[in-house]
Amino acid sequence: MFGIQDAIRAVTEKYPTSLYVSTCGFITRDLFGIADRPQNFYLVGSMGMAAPVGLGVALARPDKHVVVLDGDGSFAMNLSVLPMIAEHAPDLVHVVLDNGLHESTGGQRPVRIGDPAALALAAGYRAAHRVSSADEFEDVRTERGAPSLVHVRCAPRGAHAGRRVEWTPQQLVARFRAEAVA
Ligand SMILES: Cc1ncc(C[n+]2csc(CCOP(=O)(O)OP(=O)(O)O)c2C)c(N)n1
Repeated sequence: MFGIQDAIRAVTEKYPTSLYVSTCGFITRDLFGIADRPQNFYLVGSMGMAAPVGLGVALARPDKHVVVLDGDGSFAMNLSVLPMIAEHAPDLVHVVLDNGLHESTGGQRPVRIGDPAALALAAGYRAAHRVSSADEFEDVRTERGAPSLVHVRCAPRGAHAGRRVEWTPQQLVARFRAEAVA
């Protein structure tokens, strides 16, 4: 199965110039370790908020492409954002990294959302994909100018989390605003 850090690396390679918003915990730490850049906005504590923040960024900068990196637990926490994203139709890809765990906090079982792609389509996303390997992910072609979701079924990391984000929240806001949203 796709390793979660390999999946994050593959996302950053597929969308190298996009603005990123990542959910809190290990996903943010992994993105920071793999490809830290001012165009990344890391949520360091706000579970469930990556997609709404990503929508706000996309509305502020409709000329840019936005990638939201969500976890399955974080996605399940805030499903009400899906129709809101669909209604605004931003140029955004919503990636749900599904390792079946709250891995960042010790591996608790999250509320299971069996088919995030079906949920996204029902909410009005233009497209949705489900992948569980690097090859399948490589074949995904997301449309520009409309929201789409990619449900990535991944293996847990095991013991290896990336290092913590070294920027303070204030620094994160300042550099993201200056480099990406100004
Ligand atoms: C509202 C809220 N509840 C709980 C937490 C604690 N917390 C941080 S990350 C996390 C797990 C996130 O799980 P998931 O999105 O599936 O990602 P994973 O850790 O598996 O990569 C939890 C419970 C939090 N930060 N905010």
